Amino acid sequence: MKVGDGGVDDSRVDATGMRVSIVVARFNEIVSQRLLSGAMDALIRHGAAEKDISVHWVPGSFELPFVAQEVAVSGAADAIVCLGAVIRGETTHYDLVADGAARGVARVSLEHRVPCGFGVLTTETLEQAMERAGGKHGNKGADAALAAVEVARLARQIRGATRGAPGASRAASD
Ligand code: INI
Repeated sequence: MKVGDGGVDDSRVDATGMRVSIVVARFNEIVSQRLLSGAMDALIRHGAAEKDISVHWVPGSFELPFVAQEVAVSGAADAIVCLGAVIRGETTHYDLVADGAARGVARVSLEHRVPCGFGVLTTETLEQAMERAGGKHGNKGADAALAAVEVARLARQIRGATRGAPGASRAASD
């Protein structure tokens, strides 16, 4: 078992047969491109088929939740991975974008019951972002992808295990 800094337990992740949609923000593209590469590599290393991975580029991190929502509603993905880099500049725009992305992605995940990995970096500098996009602090795109797949697998187990259980049948007939 290998548990990385991000809490992802490599041995738990089996992406075989999983349909994964990656939504990635173009803003700070030099960083998000690396997050995307990390996510793709991790998914394929854990058994996902390239044909089952789709990639949707959006202008910035603020647009991630909307497109994640469209993917969730379409039913096309077992897991969604949101990637971006919000780097603090001179303005408060940073806080609005980071907050909007985080709350929006969490909301999509809960309302549509599709696990969404949150691989949006929020850093003070470009250098700090690069360190987390394949640098000395790992690749948070890979971590987000594996987290989403781990939770998607767990959700399948829970839904399978509770089907036919007393609470589940009552809920179904309510
Ligand atoms: N989008 C990012 O992904 N990262 C940033 O650092 C950023 N900053 O700093 O402004 C950013 N802004 C754009 C935003 O996500 C939207 O695309 C824009 O506001 C249009 O809706």
